[in-house]
Amino acid sequence: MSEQTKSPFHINILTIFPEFFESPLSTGVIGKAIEKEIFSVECTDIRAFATDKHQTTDDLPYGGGAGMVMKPEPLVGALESARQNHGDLPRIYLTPQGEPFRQPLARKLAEGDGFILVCGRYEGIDARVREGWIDHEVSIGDFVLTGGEPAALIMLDAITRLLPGVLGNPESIVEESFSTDMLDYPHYTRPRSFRGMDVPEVLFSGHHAKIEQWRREQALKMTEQRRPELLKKDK
Ligand code: 6GU
Repeated sequence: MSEQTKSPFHINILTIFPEFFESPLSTGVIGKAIEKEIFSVECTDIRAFATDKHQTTDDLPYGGGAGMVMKPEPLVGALESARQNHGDLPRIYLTPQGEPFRQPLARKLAEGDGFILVCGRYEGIDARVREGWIDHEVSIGDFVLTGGEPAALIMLDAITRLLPGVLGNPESIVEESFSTDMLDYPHYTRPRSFRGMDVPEVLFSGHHAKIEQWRREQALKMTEQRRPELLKKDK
C-alpha cells in the first residue's frame, strides 16, 4: 500500500502581474522547497478573467478622486475559479487597511492547508469584493506600496519557512519565538581578526552557558536601545 501523506500546502496568488513572482519562487530556500513539493504555488492572472474585449481590470472611482479602482468582475471570476480548484482555503486581501502581519499570524497560517492571496493595484479593489469574497485583510506594515505583490511575497516567505522540511535546521524555528520578543544577538564568523576588529573573546571560551548568557545580554541591550516597546508585556 502506498504511504498516505498530508495533502500539500497550497498558495494561490491572484495578480495582474504573475511574472513578478517568477524569480523569487525559483530562488533559494523557497525555490528548493517548491522543487521538493513541500508546498505548491500557483499565480493566477486576474486579467484572464476580464469580461470585456480589452481585458480591462480597473476603472474610475465612483464619486471621483485620484487613481483607479480594480473592477469586481475579473477579481470575482478569479476568486470563484480559485474556490473551485482549491476548496475553502482562506481568501486574504493584501492592503494597508488590513490586520498587521506578525509572527503569530504567520504561525497560524502555516498550520492550515494554504491560502489564497489577492494582490490589489491602483487605489485598491471595489469594496463589494472585500465584503462578499474576502475572509481576511492583511497589511505588512505602515507604509505605502504600489501594489500587493511585494507584500504577497513577504507573507509567502515568512509562512512557508515554518512548514516542516523547508528549513534545513529546525532549531532556527525554535529560536524564533525568542527572536520576535527580542532582537537577535550579534553573529561572527572567521577570520578572528578582521581589519583590526576582533571577535568577542567569550565566543572562544568553549563555555556554552557563558556564551548563552553573553548572547542574552547582547540581545537585551540591542532591544532596549532599538525596540524598547518589544520588552513591554502587552505590545
Ligand atoms: Cl499588504 N498591500 C499594499 N498594497 N500596500 C501595503 C501593504 C499591503 N502593506 C503595507 N502597504
